[in-house]
Amino acid sequence: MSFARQGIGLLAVSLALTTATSFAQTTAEQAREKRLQWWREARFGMFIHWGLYAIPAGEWKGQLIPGIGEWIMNRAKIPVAEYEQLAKQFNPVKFNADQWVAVAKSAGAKYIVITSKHHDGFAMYGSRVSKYNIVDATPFRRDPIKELAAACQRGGVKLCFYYSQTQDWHEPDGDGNTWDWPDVSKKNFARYLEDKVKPQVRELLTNYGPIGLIWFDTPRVITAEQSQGLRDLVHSIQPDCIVSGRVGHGVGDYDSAGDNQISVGVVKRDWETPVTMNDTWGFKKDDSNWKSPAVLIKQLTRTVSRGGNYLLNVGPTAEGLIPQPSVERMAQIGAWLRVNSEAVNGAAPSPFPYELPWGLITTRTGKMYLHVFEWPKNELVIHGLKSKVGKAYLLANKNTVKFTQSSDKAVDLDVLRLQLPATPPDANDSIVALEIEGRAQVDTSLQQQPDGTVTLVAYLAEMHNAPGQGMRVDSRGVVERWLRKEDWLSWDFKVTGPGDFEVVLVTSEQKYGNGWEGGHRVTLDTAGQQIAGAVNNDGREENPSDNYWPYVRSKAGRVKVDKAGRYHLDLKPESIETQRKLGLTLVSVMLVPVAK
Ligand code: H79
Repeated sequence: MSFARQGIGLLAVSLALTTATSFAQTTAEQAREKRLQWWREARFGMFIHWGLYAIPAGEWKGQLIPGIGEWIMNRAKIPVAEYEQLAKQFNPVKFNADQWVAVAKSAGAKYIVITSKHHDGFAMYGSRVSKYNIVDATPFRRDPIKELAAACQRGGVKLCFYYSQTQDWHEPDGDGNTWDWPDVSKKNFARYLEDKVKPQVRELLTNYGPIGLIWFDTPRVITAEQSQGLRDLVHSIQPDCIVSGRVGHGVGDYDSAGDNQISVGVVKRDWETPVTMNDTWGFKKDDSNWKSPAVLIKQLTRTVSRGGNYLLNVGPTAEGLIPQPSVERMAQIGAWLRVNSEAVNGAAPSPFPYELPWGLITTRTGKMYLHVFEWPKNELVIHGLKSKVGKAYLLANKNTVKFTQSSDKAVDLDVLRLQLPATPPDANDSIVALEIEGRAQVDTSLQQQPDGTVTLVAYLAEMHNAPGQGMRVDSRGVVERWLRKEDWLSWDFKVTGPGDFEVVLVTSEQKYGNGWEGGHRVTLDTAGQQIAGAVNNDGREENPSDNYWPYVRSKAGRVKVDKAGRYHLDLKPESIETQRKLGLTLVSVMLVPVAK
């Protein structure tokens, strides 16, 4: 109450108002900090997409419908009257909540987010608000969410709900169904929010015990006031329930990366990425494009190394079973996590703002974890670590690792050399743990790596464009919407081993092979030399962090660097070729040593 007294006396009323506002902000921030505590510690959750769409499983009237399985109603433009009939067949008698929780636990996932209602509008729990729900409309008649809530309680896993607040293809006033109701002007979205969304969110937060978070999705037409209203409703019922970023308008408790995207760079807020284990969320019988356990583990650690949470999806069948390939992969992630959990659960991001050629780093106070994906022949060399290392060992077997640390003041270079055994202890991700004092101290400037390459990542460039106009950095760290030749980028960097370099421009394709544009001409200025290059396709390669967006490499020319020191590089377009408004999509400029 001391804050109230501060407003009394000769102080202007405005000061009291400012104090009151910042007080409210502080308490709101404190409440947010409190509710995010368990989630930051967790770092890894299991997503479950389960609904009526598991029955067609990607096929409608004998036709395979391309795209994500839970979108079948939309993709095949199935009328509500027809899609509703699926409910009469939905009888997932093999559903066993304890088994689902066991799958999450076998993986080391700390929370489960299940679709309580997806865009198709069907409630997967017993709802009094709409008869279109699993208890009232199916022969199953059970409430699987009730059973899952109890199983989560027993298993010590946080239960969370996905809820589609904007799209609802079952309701005339919901967003998205233009095949049954083509006249969008007749929609009253506010009425749908009041009549269905808010009462259902209230049910979900009242009838199933404490809920870890609500995962809203695709804000689309929702207004800022409506997003805030929804967030406030959640917090008024369960103050500790986290609200996902996709509630819209930046009012959630954390940010969500795009589907299957792993954010890069300095992500200012807490963030999470939802990821598919194959190429669909809801079960599809013809999708067997499973990511390998090695890829999933790498994605998990990459997400954590960038300060985020990893939410990995499974799509159970219409019988209620999690597909066996998913069960196996979850167990394989768990087997790895049981050995390495201290490098993931509650771990903090890498101290370097960019990735290192051999792998990833996660940290805790007093510790650094080197996730070595490219196991070296004999020694692993790291540039730029200023912290003094007290001890190094393999996390898997606690075997000590010999090392030396040196510092060359002349070229301002810190070098750590670790003598690793010939074979890595883990086929997927072997971790070298370093004991250090406090938080890791590093030289954050862009610098040449021990393999001789200099990688100038797009998201760390200085951007020369009118703010809010032209190019921008997307959440993957790619500079996109680069359509104007006036926009350009520059970097400062450090070279410690001079020589001849090939300059390679790494660009990104659109998701799912939806295109790439080349033919742009660029000028690169660096080390007193000018290169006139072009962005051409000199080779496509898999993008290790976001596998739906392949990289395209383009050799721009060569440059000679005579001596160690600090350099600058300008990248300016001379012309940008664009028919599809994709333009230049830059991931990085690499200086690759030319083999002598
Ligand atoms: O629940 C999952 C997705 O159903 C949901 N978010 C994740 C977590 C999602 N909703 N919308 N989107 C994702 C964007 C969807 C885009 C696409 Fe399509 C759906 C691409 C292909 C099918 C819409 C329809 C755009 C093209 C066709």
